[in-house]
Amino acid sequence: MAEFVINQEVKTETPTVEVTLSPNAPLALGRHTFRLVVVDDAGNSSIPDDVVVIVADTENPTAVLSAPRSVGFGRSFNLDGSRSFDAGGGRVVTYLWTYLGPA
Ligand SMILES: [Ca+2]
Repeated sequence: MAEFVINQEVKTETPTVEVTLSPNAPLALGRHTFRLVVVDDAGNSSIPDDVVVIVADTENPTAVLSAPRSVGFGRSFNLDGSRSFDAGGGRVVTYLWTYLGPA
């Protein structure tokens, strides 16, 4: 386990390391570059090898629809989706409304 800070080397004697993250301290959505340099027992360093890891939002949002319980005949009214929310680091950007007919 290791907390990674930009441009700060993390040194291990093991060939794997966990990039320790939490929902409170996540990597932002998008592309992140990590670099490995290895050193041999004679002190010789490799050239760096870089990889790009994409942090992606793969979780579906949740729709929460509110409406008045009853409305007057012929009166306009609002549907409210503002309590909808997303998981996975994203945000709700589009609302798709459909009238399904008499219930
Ligand atoms: Ca999402």
